[in-house]
Amino acid sequence: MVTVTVSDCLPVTEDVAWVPVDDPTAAGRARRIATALADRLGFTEQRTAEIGIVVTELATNLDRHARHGTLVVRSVRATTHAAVEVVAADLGPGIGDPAAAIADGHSTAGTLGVGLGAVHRLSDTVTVFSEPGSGTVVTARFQPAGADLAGDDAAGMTRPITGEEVCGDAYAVMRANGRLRLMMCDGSGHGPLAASAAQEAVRVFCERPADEPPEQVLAAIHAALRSSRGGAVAVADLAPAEGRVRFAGLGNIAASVVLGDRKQGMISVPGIAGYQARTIRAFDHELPAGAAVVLHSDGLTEKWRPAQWTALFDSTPLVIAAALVRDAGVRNDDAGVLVGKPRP
Ligand SMILES: [Mn+2]
Repeated sequence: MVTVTVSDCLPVTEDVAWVPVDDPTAAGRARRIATALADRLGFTEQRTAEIGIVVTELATNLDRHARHGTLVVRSVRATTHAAVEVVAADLGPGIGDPAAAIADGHSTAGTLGVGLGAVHRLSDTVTVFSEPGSGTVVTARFQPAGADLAGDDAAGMTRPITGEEVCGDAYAVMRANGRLRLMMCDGSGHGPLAASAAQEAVRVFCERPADEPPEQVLAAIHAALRSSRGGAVAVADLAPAEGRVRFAGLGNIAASVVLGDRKQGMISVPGIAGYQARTIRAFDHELPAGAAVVLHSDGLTEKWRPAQWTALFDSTPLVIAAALVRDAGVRNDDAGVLVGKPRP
């Protein structure tokens, strides 16, 4: 078994499908999307079928026991391997005892917990986050054969504006020298041209040297986006050993450091990458042990507070990202969020 880090630097996810679960036929639709993806990524026939079972269980649970359920099926790519990731999110009623639901799937008969036993058995990693009243997020990952995709210190999610297939928000993660570097871009407008501007930002970010200061990375992205639609861009360089994060933003990407109920904003300068930038500057902020750094586009409201959940920020970056899109996302814009949470 080799451990493959997700990733030295690559766009972390692709092939993202959002499936609203609003009737019993959604389970079949979600299963077909997931098995086609697993097949394309080279999973064995048996593993592909198991992924199909998990997705069917999750979707059936959402349909029967939850409100406003959504499934996200996507790939997570490292240099040589790709995993399948499934995220189920809903708005309630929540599971009383998530740990028991995972363990046997039966002690919660008649609730969303039914079937989580199978999800647990067949997935390589499962995380359940549930709070009465605010709903449930379940994430499951299926590793590629013979490899273990590490890298659960950062995760993001993007959701296209209602009616679009592609998302104009994109992000990337870079890991080097004990540091974690995050980039989020909201391409101006939405649709394919916004997406290509954001993908250009990802490409440039990934080509820059790992030790280059974030303000220089941002300046390079600004220069490269001149021939595109442009967008808002932010780069955060997390140095957990030094307890510091250096942040450079241009335009409207919201950024914060979250620890417990505290949310400390990080400031971007006004402008549009590719078009207007008077001065590109970076600022240093404290990064206490256990803190998370959150970057998001204006497809999420900035009004969310960590205290609106009981213990969301104790969970994994992917669960945090999924809950933020669910609870702070707006429907009339692309939504993109990236969460970095260095392991202590
Ligand atoms: Mn936007």
